[in-house]
Amino acid sequence: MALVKFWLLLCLVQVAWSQPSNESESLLWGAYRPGLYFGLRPRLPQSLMTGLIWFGTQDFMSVSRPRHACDQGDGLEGYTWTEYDPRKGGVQVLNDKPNNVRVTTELIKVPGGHNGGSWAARIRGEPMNPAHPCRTSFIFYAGLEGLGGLDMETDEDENGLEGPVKFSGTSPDLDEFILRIVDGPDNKQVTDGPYSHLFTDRIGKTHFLGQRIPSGQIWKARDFIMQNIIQRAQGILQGYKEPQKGAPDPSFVLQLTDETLFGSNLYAVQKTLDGEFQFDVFFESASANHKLDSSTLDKGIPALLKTFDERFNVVFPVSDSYPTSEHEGLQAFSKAITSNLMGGIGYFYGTSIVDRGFAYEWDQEDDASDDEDEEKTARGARLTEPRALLTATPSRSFFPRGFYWDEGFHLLHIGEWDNDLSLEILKDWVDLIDEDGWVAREQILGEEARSRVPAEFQTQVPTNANPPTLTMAITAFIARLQSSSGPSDAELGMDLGMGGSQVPLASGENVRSGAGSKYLESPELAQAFLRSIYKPLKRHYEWFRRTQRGQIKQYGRKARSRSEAYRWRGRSATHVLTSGMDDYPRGPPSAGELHLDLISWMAFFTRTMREISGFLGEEDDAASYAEIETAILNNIDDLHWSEENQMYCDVGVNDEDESYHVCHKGYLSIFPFLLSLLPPESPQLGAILDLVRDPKHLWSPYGLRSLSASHPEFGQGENYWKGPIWIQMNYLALRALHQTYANQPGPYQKQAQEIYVELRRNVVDNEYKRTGYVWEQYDALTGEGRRSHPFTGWTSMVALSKSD
Ligand code: 6A9
Repeated sequence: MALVKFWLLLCLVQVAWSQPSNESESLLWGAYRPGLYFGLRPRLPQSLMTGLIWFGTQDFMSVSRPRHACDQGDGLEGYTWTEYDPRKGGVQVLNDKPNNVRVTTELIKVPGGHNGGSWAARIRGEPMNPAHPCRTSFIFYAGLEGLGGLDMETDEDENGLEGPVKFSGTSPDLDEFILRIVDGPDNKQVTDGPYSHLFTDRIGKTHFLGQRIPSGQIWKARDFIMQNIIQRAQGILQGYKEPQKGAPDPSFVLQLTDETLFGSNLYAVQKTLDGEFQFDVFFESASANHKLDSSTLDKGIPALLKTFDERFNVVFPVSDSYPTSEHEGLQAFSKAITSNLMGGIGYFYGTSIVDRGFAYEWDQEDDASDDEDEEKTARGARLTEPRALLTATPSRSFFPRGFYWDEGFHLLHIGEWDNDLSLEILKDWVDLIDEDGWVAREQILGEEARSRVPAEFQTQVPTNANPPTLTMAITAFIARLQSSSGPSDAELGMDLGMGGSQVPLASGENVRSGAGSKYLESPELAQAFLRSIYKPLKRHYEWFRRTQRGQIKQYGRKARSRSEAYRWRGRSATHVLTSGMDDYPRGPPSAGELHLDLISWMAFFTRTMREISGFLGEEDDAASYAEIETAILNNIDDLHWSEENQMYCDVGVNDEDESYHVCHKGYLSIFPFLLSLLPPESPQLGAILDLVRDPKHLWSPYGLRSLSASHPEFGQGENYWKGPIWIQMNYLALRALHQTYANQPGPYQKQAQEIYVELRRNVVDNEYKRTGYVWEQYDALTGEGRRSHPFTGWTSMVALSKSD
């Protein structure tokens, strides 16, 4: 009997393991290496990693700039996924002007079996300017990390291959699979040129390489592969030292060696193509029993684009307020930024660097008070245990990794398209909350991620915070749930999301974002999910309240709460990186200063926690959150409102320990409005709206400036948060206006409505009429893009604003 039970249990375990839910199945594979132009991998710590490399062969110089990791220096004239659904696939267009080639990558995911399904990818190319030659060398590589094996099945030939190339592989999670690379019907490999007679054996062939790469190093595939090409090329070119005799065509020289080492786990396949071309890569998972071919893509891509477009117009419609003539352009732009945000989702796994003992002198008091644990206060950067994270990334070129406060915004956007995906990502972030309740602001997991960050920025400090935005994704989910189930928000007495009171969602919205959502379809699953994250979330909230607490000095005399005051830890004399607004002007650092943005975020965090606990029926928690929320709101006015300046300000302390207001007109001063913390009748709201709408201060024809144009530091220094326009902050303003101040009756409603209409037009127009790239921020005076590009994270919020 016992044996039978045990056997049954084994079977159950077996079933559970071999048949992951549809949810994780359809998210197993993806373009999860967003720091590369095209890099597919599964959401597994050690597994198959693929990538695409290309370079021009018009001269010998172009090989020194192979395209692989997204890099501003490559000078591409824009690249973006134009359509991308993480569960289905999509299309990406890359304009490589310097090499005169427009590269298109297409991906179709084919569900089936129980190892995450199969996929087909097509790489196409065409000259950007047909009047000029386009001779580009393309390398597709696949490398296997961890257990298992990968073998090249094609008969090797030391002078290259003709016809398809085939690999068979196996790994613990993927089980058995086949990988094939197949030429399109009209490909023309480069065949002519000086000295071609010397290369006849190799001309027109596909070249390859197989190498044994040490564990954990596949991410350096580009270096191994390019080294092989360059070494061979140097050998050949030695024979051509006299320039007057000319050199052979680079296409014949810059080729892989055509060799595989015994036990290779990294393979590269190279084609040097002339003019228009295409080749396909098929990954067939054995358990799915698929036989994929070019028709998978020929038919699959147009079908995918059609359903993508149809659904996009429903999920992200263009608001009626836009002239019809603009709808098409606006939608193409919205599709691209939404797709690139989703195509920017990456899977990261590995160690990170944490310094548990680091503290600035003004933060040191905190340390002394709770250093029971020796290990925690030991200074010095240490490597942590490896962690896994599925996350969107702000910028594929500059910041291809997870950022805590960016992610709340990303998830708001992603959740509109795919509710459950936003929750999968959220869950990974929640899993990073440590036993104290801390999450590192920047998630630099593993060597590949670290290789993109200068050493001085790698270390994370467990006393440092970042604006708590993740709960936005949760309240948005609850709002979707409520609009898909019976009772209305009003009946439930809830005020969800960012706004003091959420506008009920348009009918049918649940159908839109809930298409195929298991959480929106099953209240039980939804509850279970929220339950599973509630505890760590609470721990996280309590960490904020405990570690970022501020001291109430002189202003405390009139503060209604003795406890609710906050100060960012980990600031330097010039930067408060933790606030997310790095070089925004602040007072001098001290243990006694108080930060308005942080207390506002705490009010917001408390409110969202109240909503979540209320939804879960945690009445005691909800009541205590409500109490704290009121106390914080009172103290925002009591501590931070400067009657004299008619604005909200930080608080500083002088040598006599007296506090004073530190006032710098800009995003900081409008925080209680940005997060909808003020009631619509608040007189302070009037003052804020005046500041917002004043062209001498925040108002520009392209959106709100981070710092008043009249501020002495406007545009000064590194000029990061001293004037430039940030789209996420404009989105917060639009959202507050739309959901609260333009929507609810009050003395400033009309003004709020006017500002809403104008601001939205300014922000949306400035973005979508731009061609080529979206940027990290926009110039405070001209609206031109500034700093990193493409930077999809913040600007993608435009896709939401234009639908409201
Ligand atoms: C610097 C330099 C290769 C700065 O979008 C991510 C963050 C925002 O969260 C923050 O609000 N960005 C904003 O002020 C970019 C942060 C980059 C930090 C790493 C390393 C390396 O350049």
